Amino acid sequence: MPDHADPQESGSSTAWHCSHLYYRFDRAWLQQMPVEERAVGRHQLIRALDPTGPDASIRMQVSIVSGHKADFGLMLMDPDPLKIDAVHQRLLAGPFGPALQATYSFVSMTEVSEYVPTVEQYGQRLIREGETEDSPTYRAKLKAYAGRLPAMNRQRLTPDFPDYPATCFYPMNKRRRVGANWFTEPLSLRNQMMAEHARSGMEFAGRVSQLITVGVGLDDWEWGVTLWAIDPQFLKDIVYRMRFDKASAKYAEFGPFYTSYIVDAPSMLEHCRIGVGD
Ligand code: 76R
Repeated sequence: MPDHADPQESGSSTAWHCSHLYYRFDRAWLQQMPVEERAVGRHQLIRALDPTGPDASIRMQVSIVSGHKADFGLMLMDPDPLKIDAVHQRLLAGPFGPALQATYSFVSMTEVSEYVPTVEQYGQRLIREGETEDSPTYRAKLKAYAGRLPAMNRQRLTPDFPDYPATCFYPMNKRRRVGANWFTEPLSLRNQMMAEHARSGMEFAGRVSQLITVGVGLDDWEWGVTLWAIDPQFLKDIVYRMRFDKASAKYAEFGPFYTSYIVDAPSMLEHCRIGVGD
């Protein structure tokens, strides 16, 4: 297999586009708006961000951002990138448009990473870890993996969002420095490091769910990391834990972190006190 081969390449045609978008309200502008126009603006924003609305992208998540990087964030996914962008444009075209400052965005796509083992590679790994090819446990493990792989790959390409309240997004790169160049390391070594990485991630099963989307060729960073957690402390715990994986400790570089809490658009407006008291 060539070093850059993608064993899951066949699945890539069903990948979705993904945008993480962050906005801040311009309160000075909002305060100058007539009360009735503000009410129309609220209504239009709620409609534009209604995941069941006719123009909604196939996945749509609104969240309240902690800290002053933004007031709220959107995570939008769809097979059609312009359907995603149209949500953004509808927000800007509405009465609240001039009062919305876009503070950050990241454009990416889903993929099945080349480090997700095929059934065959998984079998080889089991043997490396001490299993024998004709043992019942080997066969049972391989069968279980073959059984869950299609659903796992479907979740990577066309994800459902988990029902967790806290989320964190950050972009990242793999380093290309003399002495620490991820992209000149042999595939076998990268595979080994990513297997270590996946193992430490799996320790958080049931507490953290992750989605890696690719920004290579699309935006300023190579990957977008979206984490969801049942409690924000697990966001801190998992990122700290992963700092010690060689794939992160030696090769990872990170962009800004956005921590946020998932709500619907009316609750977000209420939390941000937009139109409260009108
Ligand atoms: O998709 C999978 O679950 C298979 C195994 C896996 C891959 C291929 C995996 C598992 N990751 C993969 C790829 Mn990951 N991941 C990150 C970060 O903060 C840091 O140090 C790094 C940011 C976190 C927190 C995280 C979590 N992962 C990747 C890639 C793409 C590399 C490429 O293709 O070249 C990046 C950039 C990346 C970064 N990862 C997991 C997790 C968790 C929690 C898991 C376990 C998933 C599970 O239990 O299903």
